[in-house]
Amino acid sequence: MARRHPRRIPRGNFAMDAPRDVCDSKPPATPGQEPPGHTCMTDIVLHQYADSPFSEKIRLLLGYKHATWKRVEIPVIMPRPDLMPLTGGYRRTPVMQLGADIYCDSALIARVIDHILPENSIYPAGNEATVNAAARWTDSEFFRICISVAFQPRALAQSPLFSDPQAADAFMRDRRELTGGTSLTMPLATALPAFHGHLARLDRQLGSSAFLFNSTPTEADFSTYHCCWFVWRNPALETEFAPYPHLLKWMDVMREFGHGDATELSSADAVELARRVSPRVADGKSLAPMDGLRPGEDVQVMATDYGRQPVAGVLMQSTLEHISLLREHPRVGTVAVHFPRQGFQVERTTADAGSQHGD
Ligand SMILES: N[C@@H](CCC(=O)N[C@@H](CS)C(=O)NCC(=O)O)C(=O)O
Repeated sequence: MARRHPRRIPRGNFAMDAPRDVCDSKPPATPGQEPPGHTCMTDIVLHQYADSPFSEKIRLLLGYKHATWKRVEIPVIMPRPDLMPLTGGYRRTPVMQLGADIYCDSALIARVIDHILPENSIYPAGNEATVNAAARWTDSEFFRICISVAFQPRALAQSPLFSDPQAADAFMRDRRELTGGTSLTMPLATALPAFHGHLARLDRQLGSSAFLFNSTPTEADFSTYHCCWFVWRNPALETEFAPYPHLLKWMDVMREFGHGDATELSSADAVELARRVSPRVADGKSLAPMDGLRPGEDVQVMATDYGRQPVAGVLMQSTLEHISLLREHPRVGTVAVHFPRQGFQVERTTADAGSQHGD
């Protein structure tokens, strides 16, 4: 199979250290008077869909940060023919795009947004480890508890998706593919007590603290919110929250952050945006003593839990926090795809053996 990875890794700044206000397009004559459809290399583009809880986590964070951003509405199920050339096969939602830089997983997306818009950081000094641990547990275990509660029969009866047998069937088939045949959900009798146990703890804690870690929201608040939101928004399940007034008040405050200033972008325009610019390349630092890999090697990256479709490319940089690949696709040219270190594995492939998803 023909090689599709760039051979040389150019040198430059670390992708997350890119200038905050750079625009590769001609500046508008009057600032703020961009022509319609004007898209800047550093515009935040979020590939998401309305019902996606992890997308809600990021939309709300963009609201909290007063961000101006572009929303690409992607299909709820595969195929996503305009997204795969960008991610190289990563199929979970959401995905963030900054020009030709593609960020996978809400944990990394949240960090990059906080870096670009650092005011009111959601990673307060002094609580780094506990905020991260709380967010990771919430985005994994608590998320599974919440989707198990949200997908119970009396809730599905209210869902437009599940009232159409064909659409429901296609959705279930798609999600089986996502999880490799295993189920992300657990029996309701297991999930419901765990759900109420955590809601009761949250309610007690939020009775004496505006947010989970004192007076300002952290990533843990956004993770907790999107999980609760996914259950709460179903009219059949709203009453599950009735015993928790402090939690409900906190949800009101979080919801008030809104989604920022979002405008629609078509998936074709997002592809075009990536094609027009180069990724912000990173110094190829090596963590070889730990993961045995050096920049320039052919590797593949995949999630360790579900959505394990591998993404193949050339390792550009791996740090304790993230793994970055360079890859090429005829529709987008060279793109950098970034993953968080936690929850992902990276392994060497031979030059032509790596999976070439996204074609
Ligand atoms: N750890 C991932 C989890 C993302 C995730 O599970 N997203 C769901 C939607 S909320 C998903 O990918 N569903 C399947 C799909 O959209 O194809 C993250 O934080 O972004």
